[in-house]
Amino acid sequence: MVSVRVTVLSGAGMSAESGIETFRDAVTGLWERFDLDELASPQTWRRQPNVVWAWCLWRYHLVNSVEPNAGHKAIADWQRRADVRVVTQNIDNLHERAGSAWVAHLHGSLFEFHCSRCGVEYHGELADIPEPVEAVDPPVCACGGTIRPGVVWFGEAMPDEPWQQAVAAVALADVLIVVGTSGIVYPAAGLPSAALTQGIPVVEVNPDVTPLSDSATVAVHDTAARALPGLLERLDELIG
Ligand code: BV8
Ligand code: ZN
Repeated sequence: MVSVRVTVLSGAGMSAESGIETFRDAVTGLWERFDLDELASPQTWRRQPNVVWAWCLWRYHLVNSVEPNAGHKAIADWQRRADVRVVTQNIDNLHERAGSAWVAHLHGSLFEFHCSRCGVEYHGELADIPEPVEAVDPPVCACGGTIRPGVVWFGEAMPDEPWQQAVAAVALADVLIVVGTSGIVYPAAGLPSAALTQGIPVVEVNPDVTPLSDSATVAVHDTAARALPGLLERLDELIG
């Protein structure tokens, strides 16, 4: 029995009900004087590495302190009845912690670190910051370079392998489920229209209206944790 091929494209809204603020809301408190693209940029890293490091370290500890939500768990559970691939813009590890085996991180991960000069991976100590702090000096590599988070900053090319995996996962999908993304950041935001162009139905799950809502095959205006459990069973009725 050939199982249905479901590809999920997720964004920050996927993790909102786990207690991780979405991006539009994430730059609060200490970092609110920055806008997102500025804070997540090579330029700010060069100018103020200790501020960017503190922001990433805070989110690292925050993600470690929360749990996957019913949405993450539903997607992982679908693997028992379908061929599921997860393409995420999120740098948290909640899909994997929920049990999703196939996850492509387009924008990197908060759980990988490497030297910004020689590129060697870093598996050393990370400062424990229970509360957000303005600035923390990043570790220094043996080569003298600064250790940076393994995330993709604006203006930086995305790692090619997850991007190629994402394009392939969309092309072979019987349905693309787009969860919790505002569809603003490219090239990730181009994947749903690529699916529609290939005649692949797109189901959007988002409490708000996004640039995708009108062209999506179905727009489910609800949250990830509420809409995803049971969505697989409803797919036939939803997309006919
Ligand atoms: C690149 C890691 C080129 C960092 C991130 C084409 C057109 C225009 C601009 C560009 C273009 N191509 C490239 C660009 C530039 C840029 C870009 O897209 N800019 C935007 C702002 C216009 N793109 C890039 O720079 C990319 N790189 O193109 O390189 C290149 C090529 C060769 C050589 C050199 C360079 C790289 C982009 C990656 C940036 N890094 N993150 C870090 O975190 O520190 S992006 C980051 O922001 C996230 O990963 C994510 O992608 C994005 C946030 O968007 P969302 O996830 O959608 O979250 P958001 O908060 O916006 O929305 C949440 C949604 O959830 C909302 O709709 C809400 O209603 C919904 N929601 C809320 N609660 C729930 C919910 N849904 C369900 N359930 C709920 N409970
Ligand atoms: Zn180095």
